Amino acid sequence: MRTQIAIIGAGPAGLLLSHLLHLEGIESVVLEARSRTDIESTIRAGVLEQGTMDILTQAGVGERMRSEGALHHGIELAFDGARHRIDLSELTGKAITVYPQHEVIKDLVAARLAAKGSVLFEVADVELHDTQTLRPRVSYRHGGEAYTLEADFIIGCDGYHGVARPAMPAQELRKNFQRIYPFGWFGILVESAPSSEELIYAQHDRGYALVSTRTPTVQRLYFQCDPSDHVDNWSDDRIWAELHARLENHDGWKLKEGHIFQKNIIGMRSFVSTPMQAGRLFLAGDAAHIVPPTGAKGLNLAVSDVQLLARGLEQFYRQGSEERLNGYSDAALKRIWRAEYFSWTMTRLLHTFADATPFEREMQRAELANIVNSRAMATALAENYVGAF
Ligand code: FAS
Ligand code: PHB
Repeated sequence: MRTQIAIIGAGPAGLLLSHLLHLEGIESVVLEARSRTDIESTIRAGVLEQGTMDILTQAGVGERMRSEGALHHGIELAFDGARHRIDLSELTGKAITVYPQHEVIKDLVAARLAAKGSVLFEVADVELHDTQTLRPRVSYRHGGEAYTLEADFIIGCDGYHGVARPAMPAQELRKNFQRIYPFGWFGILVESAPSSEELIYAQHDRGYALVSTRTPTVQRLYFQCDPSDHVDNWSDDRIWAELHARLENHDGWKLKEGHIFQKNIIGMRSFVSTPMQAGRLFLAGDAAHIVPPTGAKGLNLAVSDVQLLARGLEQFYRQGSEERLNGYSDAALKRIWRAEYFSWTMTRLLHTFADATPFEREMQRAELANIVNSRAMATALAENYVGAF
């Protein structure tokens, strides 16, 4: 088989890239290890920045997001028993949409298949070859048969555990940056009405908690936990007791309980691998970088990476110029490092670190108090949160 662009991975990065290329008349084939059902039901991110909302709308795949997503104009910071609203729209003129990542995946898969796009599910043994030549190839197995796909470019959108980053040449010369956090997030999905109109990020001596949502009848809640913990150690009663303790307040607000129908624990790391390109092999999204979800940046960074890549590939095929492609990694990293900084800052600010000194804990409280009492500091947080950069 031959195509112009071989894309490894049908997550937000791979599917959106394939769709954006299609809109420019550029052909691609997406190779995905998991089933369509699996990728459309994996619960992950929940917050779309204004920029992501605009890209999906302009690409013609934002209709359900606009009708079913929840537009939020603010978030709340909770600490020392009080909740403080950060008015995102008043401070930045932008908003966010809470629309689950797996719904974005459904919208993108539907668009690709409606356009007769080539998305192969349940492929196995993907291997990259000759990526530093003008005729890179991908070998893989599908339906029990072995195939080779020739392409002009290979784009690794296969996430942190994919095969593309390890296939980058000169591994010993790569610069990787990483911080692994001493905690994880325990996430639950609950059948209940929302407890709050906006997201609540809570800092508490017992640990961080986050009140988010999925739909008017399904809520998404998280609390900081030991990354080596196991969901079986947490009964529903224990989960509710912990969440109520961390969300304690003096204004009478109370978290709504309900039937917990999903529990999972995710680890926390900050990670960047550079450069994001070598020869005809490019990386986008989690394949190149990871952020702790405290800043709600992961999905949004994947979208901004592939928007840059699509523009570079369009220039290559339309004008025969590789100028934008040659500058992809540097251009993407500018936004990536700013998002890494914000995600690290929000994580450092809101989580409880077992080795923190009493002074460091007071500094956390003082920084939070500063943010909610200083328009300048609240604006800085709001600009980073909505992605005003
Ligand atoms: P993805 O990981 O989404 O997609 C990669 C795709 O490649 C997957 O479908 C995978 O099956 C496929 N793949 C992997 N190896 C392959 C191979 N060898 N061959 C073919 N296909 C292969 N971000 C937030 O902003 N908020 C959150 O709350 C949040 N929660 C998360 C929870 C979890 C458990 C995880 C893992 C991530 C979470 N993230 C969150 C981050 C997440 O949203 C990512 O940033 C986003 O999925 C990045 O999209 P992609 O780069 O497309 O990578
Ligand atoms: C979510 O709804 O999954 C979510 C929202 C905001 C975050 C992280 C996760 O910062």
